[in-house]
Amino acid sequence: MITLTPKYKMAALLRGIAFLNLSLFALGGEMKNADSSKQNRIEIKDFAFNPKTLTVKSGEKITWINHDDEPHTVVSVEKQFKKSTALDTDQEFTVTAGAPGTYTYFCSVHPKMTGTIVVEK
Ligand SMILES: [Cu+2]
Repeated sequence: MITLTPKYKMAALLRGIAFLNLSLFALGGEMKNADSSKQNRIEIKDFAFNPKTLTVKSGEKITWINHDDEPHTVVSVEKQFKKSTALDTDQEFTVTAGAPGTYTYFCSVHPKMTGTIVVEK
């Protein structure tokens, strides 16, 4: 039986991560070809984000569009992604989903407006 020292464990872990990244990259390429029309859109209308919760895969783009006459913003509660400028009517804001997790955001002009992005692997 072989006992792994921390150094070997780290090397094994890094190899595992490198392998995983390659796998995800290959998978992402296939999915892009198969489903390039997929769009993650969040409409802002009547002082609400719709859908209020959106589930996406890491690496996908998410676009908000403001359909109100009022300006709105998109700001991550924990500064997990860049915040938008004040969006005018029909103006869009796009971010790319990063690491898997749950991201909550709000409108800094109307803090009661909140939404959630769930990013999956
Ligand atoms: Cu707002």
